[in-house]
Amino acid sequence: MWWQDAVVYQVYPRSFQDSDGDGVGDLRGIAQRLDHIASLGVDALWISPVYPSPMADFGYDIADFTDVDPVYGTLADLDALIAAAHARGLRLLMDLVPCHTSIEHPWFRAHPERYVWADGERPPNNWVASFGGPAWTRDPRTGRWYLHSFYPEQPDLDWRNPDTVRAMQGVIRFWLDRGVDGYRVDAIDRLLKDPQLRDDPPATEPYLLPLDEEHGSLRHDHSRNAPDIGSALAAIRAAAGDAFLAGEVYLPTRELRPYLEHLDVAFDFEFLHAPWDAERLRASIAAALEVRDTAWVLSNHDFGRAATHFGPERAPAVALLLLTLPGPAFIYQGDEIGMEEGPGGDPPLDRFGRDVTRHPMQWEPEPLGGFTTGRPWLPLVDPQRRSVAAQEDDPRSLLYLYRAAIALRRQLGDGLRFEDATPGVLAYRRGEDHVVALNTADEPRPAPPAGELLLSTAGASGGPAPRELAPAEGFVARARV
Ligand code: TEU
Repeated sequence: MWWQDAVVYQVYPRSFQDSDGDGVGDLRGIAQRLDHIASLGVDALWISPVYPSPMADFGYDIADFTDVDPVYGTLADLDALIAAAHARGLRLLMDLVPCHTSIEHPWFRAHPERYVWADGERPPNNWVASFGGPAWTRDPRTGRWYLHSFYPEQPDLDWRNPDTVRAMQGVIRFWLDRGVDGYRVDAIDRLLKDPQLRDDPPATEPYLLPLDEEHGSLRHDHSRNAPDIGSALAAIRAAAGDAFLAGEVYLPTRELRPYLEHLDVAFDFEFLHAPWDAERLRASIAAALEVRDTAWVLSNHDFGRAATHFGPERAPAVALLLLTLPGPAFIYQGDEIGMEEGPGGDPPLDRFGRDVTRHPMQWEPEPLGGFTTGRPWLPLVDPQRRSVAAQEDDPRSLLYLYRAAIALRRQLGDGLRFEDATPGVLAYRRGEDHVVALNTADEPRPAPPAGELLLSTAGASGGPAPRELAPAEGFVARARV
């Protein structure tokens, strides 16, 4: 399967490249920058939603599943992008958002039965939305309550209604027929809830993954991840055939198994949230490898930037880690040049505080970063300090390291075996021939024994691997024979 050790590059279209000066990135802009994506050596790109949307959740509130929002371009632009990606040997993944629509989707009025409703004077239960507040809102026109796992502008579809399932299967086929190679599937643990709408019990211990405080006050036994989730996933798989399906399932790693019976991979969010600590990273990697078919991701448009989460000085080591694990790895646009989180919009645009991780891509060392000629929808962070152009030909740059690590990744052997190492050092073998070592401690630590140095965060290669690792130093070397 092409995706088994693939590297997938996430494009957040609003913030990638603007081609028409309106300050918002678009499909033609992505096409103009495909050479950059291809130059990384990745296998595929995933584009976050570009469908018509009122943008209450910047495209994750979809008003028409089978068209393109004019701010991003046209269906013809998308066809051209698919063809241009394929011409460079890149696969293209769309974002499938099956859990909800925009409240402005015509189905909400024309097919209300495709959504989850309740009657009565009060909401039927205590469920809380992911971004805070009750998960039920009263529809002023009918007086009935509709369910929304996310913003009130995103009513949940009822996947227990076969008509909803058929309609969404049509959506899945629509884009596959146009040539896309698969989907990243959004918020998939929300597809099925308790049919009796029972209350969620109070949380008695902290959840294994970070949650909004109000959302985290409950245990989501009934509002998500229903025991029969497999039936909805099977319907998605039936429509998708053998196209690649990467699930966004915000559950602890060990709970991903039922999802992986139908999806190819699921993101491992325990890894994304792991601290920079060799023992914790090791435990989270081990847990994922035991489940199998998880995908590695450390940054995205929701949870912030790796360089901010781990610290900018660790960005090279973080890249080495992400790109030397077995199984698919996802890179968020801008991480390859070490982009950090920014101040967000003023006033904020996303109500849940996610502007900080969505600032425009920095192509050129000039004030607008080569992103737009107009007024950017979110300000640029620091293009004069950090840009693709400035790093392009610098062998000591992070961009260079990304390219080298992706190229080297192709030679790494199967599987992963942890090596004994000093506390604070994460070390593993890929196949028989390669050793990866990273120092997560704040002091120098002895490196595990290794042969020839192949790639290092310190910029060197060739010669023997170092015997000591500085803080945040990492390398890939031949295993000593
Ligand atoms: O994110 C889903 C999401 O926000 C969950 O991972 C959430 O953090 C978890 O359920 C906590 O309970 C996706 C998109 O990536 C995000 O941008 C959208 O806002 C969201 O779905 C709604 O479509």
